[in-house]
Amino acid sequence: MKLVHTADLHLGYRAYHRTDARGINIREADVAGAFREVLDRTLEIKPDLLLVAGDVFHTVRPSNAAIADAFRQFSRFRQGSPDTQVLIIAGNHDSPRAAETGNILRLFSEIPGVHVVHHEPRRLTFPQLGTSVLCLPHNSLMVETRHAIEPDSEAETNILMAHAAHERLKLISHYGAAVLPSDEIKPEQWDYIALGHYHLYEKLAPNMIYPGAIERTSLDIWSEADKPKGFVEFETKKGRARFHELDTPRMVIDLEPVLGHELAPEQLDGAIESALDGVVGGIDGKIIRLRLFGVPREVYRELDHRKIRDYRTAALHLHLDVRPPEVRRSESSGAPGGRRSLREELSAFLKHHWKPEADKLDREALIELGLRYLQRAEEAEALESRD
Ligand SMILES: [Mn+2]
Repeated sequence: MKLVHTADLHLGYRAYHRTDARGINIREADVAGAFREVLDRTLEIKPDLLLVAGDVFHTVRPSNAAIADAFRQFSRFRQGSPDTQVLIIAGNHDSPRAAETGNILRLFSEIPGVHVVHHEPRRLTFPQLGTSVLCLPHNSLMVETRHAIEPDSEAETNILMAHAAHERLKLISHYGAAVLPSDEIKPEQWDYIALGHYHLYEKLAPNMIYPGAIERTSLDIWSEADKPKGFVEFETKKGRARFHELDTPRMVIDLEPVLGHELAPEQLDGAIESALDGVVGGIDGKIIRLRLFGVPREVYRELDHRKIRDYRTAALHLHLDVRPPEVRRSESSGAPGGRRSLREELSAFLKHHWKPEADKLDREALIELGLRYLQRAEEAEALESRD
């Protein structure tokens, strides 16, 4: 039995307010293109099963265009490969909190050969393949008392598909995902375990895999910058997995930070220029971050902003992450001579005052994450005021 496993499609994801000639957000078009590539390549493989392990859509209420496109793609796939059964579960991004809201994924079960499990745990059996697939969508794992995660003794081949964060992943935050404790899932009991949620390719065991997202759609895309995007092909008889890397994902480049301490504006201009001009193949159409550390506001103001604007126009997105020099002062001093910045306020709150509900928490990592969000909000604000 041969299967293809993909996850975290995040169809309908949008970013950066740039549109293509048809008026579609460029990143949304990128994600749709990556999905087409997954299906085109799966059509060549002609597996018995295509497993989609959650987060088909980026949001609970995707746009009509995103829904229509996904419907067309799944229909096209089924017509091209009528012997492949398609199994879809819901993830945290496409599961409404209230069951009565209804899940848009149900629509896809209108397509013959497409099976959707969006709320309760469900075991799907395919007698002609001798295969049972236990499907655990996000909502089924967010309950107090969980359904036992056990294989079907009647089936020749047992597959488990779940959208959750496996305990062994070292994540800063699970962003509201269910967490699967290691002892609940025993890879030796299953022929294959198809996981979704984590956006990087990760082989937790030879038969327990996160294929990763098909495009860079995480909150922190920089952590995905140099990691491949793709899907997994698995043969249950041989127990062999193969990662297929996609060609389409857009280039995301996180450049080495520039240390701006003690640099005059012209020197900093030079450093920015050599960093951006040094990008192999140029920056056109790419998503780029350049961090500038230790740059006071007055120096930043003096930079060649016309030149920076030209770089911004060439790239799909240029994130100049400018950080002022760190000010060292005691936390309790009440900061005489000036109010604390928002960054300092946030760090101090997370460090000293916030009481987390989870006992296992990496506070430094949380502060780093908080500051990153703040930076992103500031960046978004700067972009808004620019246009
Ligand atoms: Mn996801």
